[in-house]
Parts: sequence; structure tokens; C-alpha cells
Amino acid sequence: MAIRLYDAIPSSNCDRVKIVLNEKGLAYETVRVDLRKGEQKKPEFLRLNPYGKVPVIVDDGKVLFESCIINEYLDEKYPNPLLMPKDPYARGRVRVLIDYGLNYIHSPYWALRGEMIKKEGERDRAVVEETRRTLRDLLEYLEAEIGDKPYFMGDISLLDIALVPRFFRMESYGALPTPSLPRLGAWLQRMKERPSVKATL
Ligand SMILES: N[C@@H](CCC(=O)N[C@@H](CS)C(=O)NCC(=O)O)C(=O)O
Repeated sequence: MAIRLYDAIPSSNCDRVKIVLNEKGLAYETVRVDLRKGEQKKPEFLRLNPYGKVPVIVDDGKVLFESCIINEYLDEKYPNPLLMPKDPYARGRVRVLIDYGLNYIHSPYWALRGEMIKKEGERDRAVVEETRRTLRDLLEYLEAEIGDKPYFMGDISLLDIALVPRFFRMESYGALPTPSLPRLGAWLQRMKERPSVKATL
């Protein structure tokens, strides 16, 4: 039976799971959850995910939520191709850098998003400029981490996939590309060329 994915559009968190499903060539069906109608807070959905958020997957009748946890599960259950390194320290680094790219930089990212979803004339220019600057400063850590490698861990991994939906957003919010982060700019272009990403975003 195909994996069922409860998703929403647009949703970076759902895109993260779809890219992994596509990288692995796994068949899946989607159940669209209308976030604006609050369907994610209805009792039947809360029975699947008490957080009231997408994505949720059902695989072999088993329910899982939280995009990065879903992705680790998919990688362990369907290891072809494997998207986590085998080395324990490298696995630890993948998790640390996912946490950095999603949680540590979340505050300026969210503040910038809050401005950019407003109509252009209603945005606070000072907040836009300040949050873009803060994000670029914080991203220097990832710029150094990728170095001259094509992907963060050498080969594509769950780390690249976890980060790319957020980088798409940061690009659309004008935080990227920027001359101070050339390697991340090149990496983002590389990610955009992957069929799994093209099919998703
Ligand atoms: N940490 C969660 C975040 C999930 C999340 O925030 N999903 C958003 C859509 S991108 C959502 O369902 N928002 C609706 C709500 O919070 O009511 C994950 O990685 O899966």
C-alpha cells in the first residue's frame, strides 16, 4: 500500500518529506489539509498528530509526524539510496546542522517572513533589512561548513534536504543570494537541479 502523506500547499515542512519520498522513488498519495480552514485542528486530525500540524505520514497503518523524524524513519525503512551517513559522528553533525538551519536561525527567519507576507507598501523596511542582515551573518556558519563540497556531507543527505525548502523561502524573501555566501548560493542552484526537488518545489 502506498504511503499516505497529509500535506498542505504551500508548506516547507511537507516539501522536506516529499523530496525524500522522491529521492527514494517511493509511491505516495497525498491528503490535502486546508490550513486556512483549520482542518489541522479538527479532532480527527488531532488523533493523527496531537500538535495539529502537517506533515503526517501513514505507512503500513502506522502514523508518524514531524518532518525531520519522518525523514529519518523513511531513510531507515527504505534505505535505497541511503540519505544518512553511516559514521556516528557524521550522523550527529547532520542532526546538529539541521537544528542550526531550522531552529537556531528561526527567530530572524520568522520575523523576515512576517514582513514579506505583507503587501510591499506595508512592510517595515528597517525590520526587513535587519533580519536579512542577521540571517546572512548566521548563515556564515553553514557557508564555512559546506566549504568546497557539492553537498554538506559530500554526498546528498537528509541535511541538504531538510534545509533546501527554507533556503528557497529565504531566497524569495531577498536574504539570498548574497556575495558573502557564494558557496551556499551555488549549493542552492545545485539542489534546484535535482529531479526530486524540481518535482516538489
Ligand atoms: N516541526 C514541524 C513543524 C510543522 C509545521 O509547522 N507545519 C505547518 C505547515 S508548514 C502547519 O501545519 N501549520 C498549521 C498550524 O500550526 O496550525 C515539522 O517539522 O513537521
